[in-house]
Amino acid sequence: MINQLNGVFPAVCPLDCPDTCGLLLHKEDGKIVKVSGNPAHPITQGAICNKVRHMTERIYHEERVLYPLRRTGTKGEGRFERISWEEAIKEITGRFTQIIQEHGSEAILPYSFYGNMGVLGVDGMDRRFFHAIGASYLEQTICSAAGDAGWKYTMGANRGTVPEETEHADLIVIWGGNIVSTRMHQVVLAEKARKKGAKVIVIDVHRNRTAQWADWFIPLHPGTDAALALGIIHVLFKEGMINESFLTRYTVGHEQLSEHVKEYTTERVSLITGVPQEDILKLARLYGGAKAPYIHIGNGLQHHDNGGMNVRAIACLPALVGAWHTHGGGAAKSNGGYASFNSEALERPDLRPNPEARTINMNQIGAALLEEENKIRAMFVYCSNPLVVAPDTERVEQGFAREDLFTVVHDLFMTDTAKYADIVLPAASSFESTDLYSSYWHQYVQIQEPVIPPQGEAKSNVEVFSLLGQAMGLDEKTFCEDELSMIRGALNNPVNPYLQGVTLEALQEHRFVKLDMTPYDSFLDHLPTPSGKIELYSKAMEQAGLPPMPVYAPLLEGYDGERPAGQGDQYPLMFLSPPNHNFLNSTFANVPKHQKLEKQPVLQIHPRDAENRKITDGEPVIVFNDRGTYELIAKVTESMLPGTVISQGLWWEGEGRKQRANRLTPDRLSDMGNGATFFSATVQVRKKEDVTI
Ligand SMILES: Nc1nc2c(c(=O)[nH]1)N[C@H]1C(S)=C(S)[C@@H](COP(=O)(O)OP(=O)(O)OC[C@H]3O[C@@H](n4cnc5c(=O)[nH]c(N)nc54)[C@H](O)[C@@H]3O)O[C@H]1N2
Ligand SMILES: Nc1nc2c(c(=O)[nH]1)N[C@H]1C(S)=C(S)[C@@H](COP(=O)(O)OP(=O)(O)OC[C@H]3O[C@@H](n4cnc5c(=O)[nH]c(N)nc54)[C@H](O)[C@@H]3O)O[C@H]1N2
Ligand code: SF4
Ligand SMILES: [Mo]
Repeated sequence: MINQLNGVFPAVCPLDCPDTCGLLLHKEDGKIVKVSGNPAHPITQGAICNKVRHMTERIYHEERVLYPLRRTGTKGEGRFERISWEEAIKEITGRFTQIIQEHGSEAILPYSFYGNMGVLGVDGMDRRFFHAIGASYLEQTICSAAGDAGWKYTMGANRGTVPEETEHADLIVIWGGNIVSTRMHQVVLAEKARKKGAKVIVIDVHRNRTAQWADWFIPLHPGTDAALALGIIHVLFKEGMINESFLTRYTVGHEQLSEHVKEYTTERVSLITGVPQEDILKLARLYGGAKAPYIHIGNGLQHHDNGGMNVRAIACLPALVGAWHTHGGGAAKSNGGYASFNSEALERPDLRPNPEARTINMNQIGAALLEEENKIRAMFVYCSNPLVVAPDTERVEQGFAREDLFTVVHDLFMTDTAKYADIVLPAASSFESTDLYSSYWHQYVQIQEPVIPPQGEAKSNVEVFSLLGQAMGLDEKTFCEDELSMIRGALNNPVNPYLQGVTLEALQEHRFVKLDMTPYDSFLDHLPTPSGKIELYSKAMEQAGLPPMPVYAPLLEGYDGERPAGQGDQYPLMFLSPPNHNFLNSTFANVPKHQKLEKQPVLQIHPRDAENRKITDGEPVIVFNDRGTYELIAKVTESMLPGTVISQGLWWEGEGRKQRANRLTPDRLSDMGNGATFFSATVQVRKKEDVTI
C-alpha cells in the first residue's frame, strides 16, 4: 500500500474513541486526499465523524514536527534546533544512563496515554523499554478508572451489553455521556431502536447535543447520580417492579439492598439531585415497566470525587429488573474486557529488575514533579499532552519547568507539553505505521499497515523504543522484534476464550475480525466477581474500606440541593469541562479546520448566575479559583440547573490568553480506582473588565 501512488486502502481510526471505525484512505499521487468510512465494517458501516473526515488536515498540517529537535530557549518558550536521530538517541540514552547511575532507575518516569490506541505502541515496545530499565510505573487512571472500579465490584469485568443488541432495546438511558459527540455509532443503533418504538432518556448536568436529540432530558446537579439511582431502586422495590427470580439466581445482597435504599426516599433524592419528585417516579416506572431497558454509562459522571460509586449504583439497576436476560437490555460502560490480548508477551514485565518500583499517579503529575524526596529526574512523554489534559495545570507547568528535569516528548506536534521538552522526537501518524487495534465497545479486532511513508523523519512509538532499547544495550531479541511478530504474540492468549480464532493472517486478509462471542451467551453464569454473581452487596468493597452497598456521598468540594452554596462561599459554582464535538481531548485543537468549527472557548452560565454577576451573553468572563484562571466568552443559557457552569473542550493555551480548563481542576483522586476528579471543581465567575489578573 505504501508504494502505490493511487488507490483506496483500508485503515483504522487510531483515536481514543470507543467506535474504532474502519476507514478508507483515498490516495492520489502518493498523498492521502480523502478519509472516508469503510462500508464493509459491520458496526461502523461507512459512517465516520467530522473530526476524522478532516484527518488529512492533521496528517499534512504544516506545523507537524518532522525532525528531532533540541531545546535552545527556556522551558515552555518553544525555541528549538534541528538535530539528527543519532544525536537525539545518544543524548537520551546518555542522560538516562547517567540518571540511573546517580539516582537509580526509578528517577525516570514514562508519561503516556492513548493518543494512538495501537497496542504495539502504547502497551508494547514502550512498556518493554521502561520495564527493562526499571523506570517508575505510571498509574494510568486519567480516563475511566473510577467507573471501571465501580463496575467491576458489581459485574466483575469490563464486559456488558454488546452494540448489536442495543437496537432491540425498548428504553435507552444515556447516563452521563454525550454520545452524539463522543460515540456516534451508538446513536445510529439507538435511532434504529427508536424507529421500533424505543424511548431515549438522557440524564446529564447540561443539555448537550445528545440531550437535544433525546425524547426526555433529565438535568441534575453534578455528582448526584448515585442518589438518583438509589432513588429509582427504592421505587422499584416499593412498587414491586423487581425481578425476584433473576435476583435470587444471579445476584447477592438484594434483601440487604431493599432495606438499605429506604433512606433514599423520592423526597430526599429530589432535594439532593434537583430532579422533581414526579420525574423520579416517572423515570423509575418507565425503567421498571420496560421490557428491555438498556443503560449506557458515560464517562462524565465518574470524573468526580464519588465517581466510582456513581457507576456502582447505576450498574445495579439492570439486575433488579432482570434486564440482563432480555434481548437488547442490560448496560455497558466499557466493553474493553472482551478483547484482552496477551499482555505478558506484548509488554514483557519479566524484563523488570525491580517489580516493586514505585508508582506515580498520572493525575497528580504536577505534585509528583514538585516532590523533593526521590525526585523524578527524567520524563518521557508520548501519546499524551499533560500540560493540557492533566488536572491542576499550574502545578503541572511548574513541574515541567524544573531546570533539573530532563524531558523527552514524542509527538506529531509542538504541543503545550512539547514546548517544555529538552528533546522533541517526531512521531509518525498511525497511517504511517503498523499496529493492532481493538475497540472498547464493539468486538472487531483490526490491523493497520502503513499507507503512506512517515512524514519527514518521523518514527512510530515501536521504532523509537526499539532504537532506545538497542542503544541502551538491552536484550536484542526483544527490542528487534518486528511488528507482525508482536501482533502474533499479542493474539496468542489462551486464557481469553473470546480471542480464539483471531489471527494475523485473518486480519491481513479481512482487516477486521470478530472475536469468538460464544462465551457471551452464558456470561452471567461465570462472572469474575468473588461470588461469581452480580454483587449488589460486595464483601470485597467492605474489605477495601468502602461501603459494601451503593451510597450517595456528596462531593468533597461542591454542592448539591441538600447542601447548596451559601451567600458567603468564595467559590459558589460547580465548573465542568467535558469534551467538545470537534476535538478529541486536546487532539485537533491546533488544526484550523477544527478550531473554526468550535470558534472559541465558551462558558455556559445560567441566567440566574449571570444576572447576579451582571454578566451578559457574549461578553468576556474570567473563571477562577485558588488553582488558577480561565478566560472565555459567556453564553447565558438555561441548559443546566443554576449553580453549574460548563465549558466544553480541551483547548491549547491561547495567544496571551489563559484558556486551559485544567487550570481550575483538582488533582484529588476519586473514591475508587484512583481516578481523575476533573468535574468536581468549584469556581467563581466575574466579568473580565472587573478583574485584574
Ligand atoms: N468529540 C469527541 N469525542 C470523544 C472525545 C472528545 O474529546 N471529543 N473523547 C473520547 C474519550 S477519551 C472519552 S473518555 C469519551 C468520553 O465521552 P463521554 O462518555 O460522552 O463522557 P464525557 O464527554 O466526559 O461526559 C459526558 C457528559 O457527562 C456529563 N456530566 C458531567 N458530570 C456529570 C454528572 O455528575 N452526572 C451526569 N449525569 N452527567 C455528568 C457532561 O456534562 C457531559 O455531557 O469520549 C471519547 N470521544
Ligand atoms: N478538564 C478535562 N480534562 C480531561 C478530560 C475532560 O473531559 N476534562 N478528559 C480526560 C480523558 S477522558 C482523557 S482520556 C485524557 C486524554 O488525554 P491525552 O491522552 O493526553 O489525549 P490528547 O490530548 O488527545 O493527546 C494525545 C497526544 O498524543 C499524540 N499522538 C497521537 N498519536 C501518536 C503516536 O502514535 N505517537 C506519539 N508519540 N504521540 C501520538 C497527539 O498528537 C496528542 O498530542 O484527558 C483527560 N483530561
Ligand atoms: S473518532 Fe470515533 S467516530 Fe470518529 S472516526 Fe474515529 S472511531 Fe470513528
Ligand atoms: Mo478518556
